[in-house]
Amino acid sequence: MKPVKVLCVGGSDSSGGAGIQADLKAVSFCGCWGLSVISAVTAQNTKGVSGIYPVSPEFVGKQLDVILNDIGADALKTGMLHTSEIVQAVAKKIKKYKLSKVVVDPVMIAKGGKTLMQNEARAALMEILLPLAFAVTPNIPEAEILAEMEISSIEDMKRAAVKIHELGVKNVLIKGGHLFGNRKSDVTDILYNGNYYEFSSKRINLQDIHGTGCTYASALAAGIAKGESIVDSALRTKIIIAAAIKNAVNPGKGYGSVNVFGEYFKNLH
Ligand code: PXL
Repeated sequence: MKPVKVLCVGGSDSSGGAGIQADLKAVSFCGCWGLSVISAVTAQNTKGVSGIYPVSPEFVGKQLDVILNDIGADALKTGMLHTSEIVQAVAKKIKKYKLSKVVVDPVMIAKGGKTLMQNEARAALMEILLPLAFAVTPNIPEAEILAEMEISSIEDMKRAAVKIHELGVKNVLIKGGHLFGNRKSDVTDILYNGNYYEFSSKRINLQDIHGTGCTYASALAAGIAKGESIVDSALRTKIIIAAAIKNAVNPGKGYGSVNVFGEYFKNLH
């Protein structure tokens, strides 16, 4: 059988909660075959990131070439892209292989505050990668940077989504988890693609957890790879994320991690 393939480009999180490790779990959970291109290795545990070892842009390009020449990808998802040279290397291959189902998670800062993306890389992401992207999935702090404005309400989220859309990306999905407005008990995500859509769910009040952004973008990319519309994929992703947050685990002494396989874990223990 030929599986539906999702290629995840990003950093390795040695703690297993975020980065490529979270991506592959989410893609597998969605019934797709996960492929990975590692753009950086982080030395990280549940207390934070203590080191970043970037992979050279040439070697990122080589990984992409060997996968795309043979296996191909039904969707490509990007996460941590540490330098502008790595952003450029990825953009070059998206063009070379004419990939259209590209989901960009504009990963900038890790839980705990460590910068995962250099400033010039942000500019490259905005100028080179977003015009090639089918969808971008910023959280509120990332959307504030991409739209160059403060966001403190759902109306602000909508304005920011329009500004980010102007960068050339077809679908802007801003996740509302960091917004504590007048609807504190809900989390509302905004999709803008010329039309607005709102996706609301009950806020799950838990400790700070790690890996939600990576899991969200990967589950979204898996839906797109399978041929779902952006709206159907966003809806399904919201349900997956809510369950993964509810079933979060505490593998170490610091923050917890999302767990897409939560229900499955429960059946085994
Ligand atoms: O959650 C963003 C993220 C993405 N990629 C890697 C990370 C993190 C957060 O820590 O470590 C590799």
